[in-house]
Amino acid sequence: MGFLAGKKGIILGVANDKSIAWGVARACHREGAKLGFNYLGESLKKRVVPLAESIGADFVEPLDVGSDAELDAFFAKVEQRFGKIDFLVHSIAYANKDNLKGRFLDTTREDFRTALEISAYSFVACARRAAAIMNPGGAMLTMSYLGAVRAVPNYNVMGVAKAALEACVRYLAQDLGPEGIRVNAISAGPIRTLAASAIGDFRKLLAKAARGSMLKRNVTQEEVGDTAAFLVSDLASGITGEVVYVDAGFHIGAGDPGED
Ligand code: NAD
Ligand code: 0WE
Repeated sequence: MGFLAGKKGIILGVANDKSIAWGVARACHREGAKLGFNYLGESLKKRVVPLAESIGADFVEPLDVGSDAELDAFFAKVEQRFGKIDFLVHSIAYANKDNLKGRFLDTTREDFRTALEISAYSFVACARRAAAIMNPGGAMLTMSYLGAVRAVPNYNVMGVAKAALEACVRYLAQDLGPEGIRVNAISAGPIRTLAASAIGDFRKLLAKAARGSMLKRNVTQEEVGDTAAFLVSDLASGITGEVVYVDAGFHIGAGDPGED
């Protein structure tokens, strides 16, 4: 019996088989959880439905987290299908593509709003609706990146959004702790995904991350997935409000001193 046997969870943010959310889904499925998914837009539906089917999941519903109406409709369907749930995984981020290069200084009001709304506020919006149908002992999890706490070249407004997201984790943990619900984040090292492939010179960034890490390599979707499955399980019952680094030890280092 897996350590998530009998648990029901919703995983938001699968785009394709390279998504971190899909690594999380495979690990949670392996440990015995029953899962439901969202997709963003009809073009991703045809990617997500077969993936879900491959692990015996038939709850796949549309959700753009930028819309309160879609959030209400999605979580109403979750309750209809699952009744109470045990965990929520949020693996969603978005900023205007042009914000991930050039100067942070040039970020417009509109671009700042978009990045923080989709990448940080959306976790709060999902958490409130999920908490209303969550069993005591439940857990929520989101995905962050080192750019939340360090100035990473080109990460720019996404770093500000991740800083806000990590603060959201702490305040949600405070609010939901009395209900027995835990809230955590994973800060993952760079992984080649759809979101990452849109970024110029991601190969160089991956190589740099490997060189500066303690394990001298990059991390995988599988490794993030395994840590995620642990954090949403009862094995992590004493952990809340935390940011767990799954980065092969990169963040404790000083980088490669000979670099650049
Ligand atoms: P991905 O492209 O596979 O996933 C991003 C997801 O966000 C997609 O499924 C996309 O549909 C969804 N999304 C964007 N806007 C949305 C909206 N308005 N409504 C609903 N869904 C929306 O890429 P990924 O790398 O797996 O990203 C998942 C998470 O992991 C993100 O929060 C990202 O910041 C974080 N992360 C990624 C890396 C990396 O290097 N890939 C490292 C650390 C953290
Ligand atoms: O969080 C991210 C990337 C999130 C992301 C990616 C895109 C590309 C497509 C958000 N919005 C968009 N918008 C798009 O139009 N990561 C942690 C991966 C990442 O992105 C970087 C990184 C790393 C790591 C950008 C610059 C520097 C490092």
